[in-house]
Amino acid sequence: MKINKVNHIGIAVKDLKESAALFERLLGIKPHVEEAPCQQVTEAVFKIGEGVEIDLLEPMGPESAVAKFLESRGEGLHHIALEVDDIDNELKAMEGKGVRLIDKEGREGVAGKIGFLHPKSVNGVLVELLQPREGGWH
Ligand code: CMX
Repeated sequence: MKINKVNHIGIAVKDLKESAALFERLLGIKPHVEEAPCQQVTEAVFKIGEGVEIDLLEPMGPESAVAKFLESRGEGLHHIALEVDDIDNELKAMEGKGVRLIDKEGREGVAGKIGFLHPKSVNGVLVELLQPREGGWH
């Protein structure tokens, strides 16, 4: 298993405009706002220091995983994303270590190929593995 770095920390919020204004005030940096229909969320992305991001996630609709999270658990830490070079290999390696996978293979996300590990296998934390796309977001 080779983790290159923490790519981002995802925080579920009810009102992106309000929360983005709060984080802008707290961090002193402006976010990049992007729609991610593949994940059914709108994101405000704050790049910190060497490039780790704090991503605020607002659901696009009631079917979004983030909408369900907000309903059952309220606002707060939603997931941690770890950067890897080869997502399919790393998912397979995790499965071999007994981790329950949400995704058996990497699938296309806005910033690259992504795959999730189930929070019930990782001490209650939803973990995303991300193989970044060359050139970044699309
Ligand atoms: N962090 C920690 N625990 C979580 C969680 C999260 N983000 N989301 C759900 N859970 C917990 C629930 O509270 C519940 O626990 P209890 O049974 O103790 O109440 C349990 O997981 C439910 O598990 P489930 O029935 O298997 O699954 P759900 O239908 O609730 O869906 C999950 C949960 C993680 C499988 C689903 O949200 C998922 O597939 N997520 C991956 C994709 C995603 O989250 N996309 C959002 C945006 C990502 C991005 O922008 O990068």
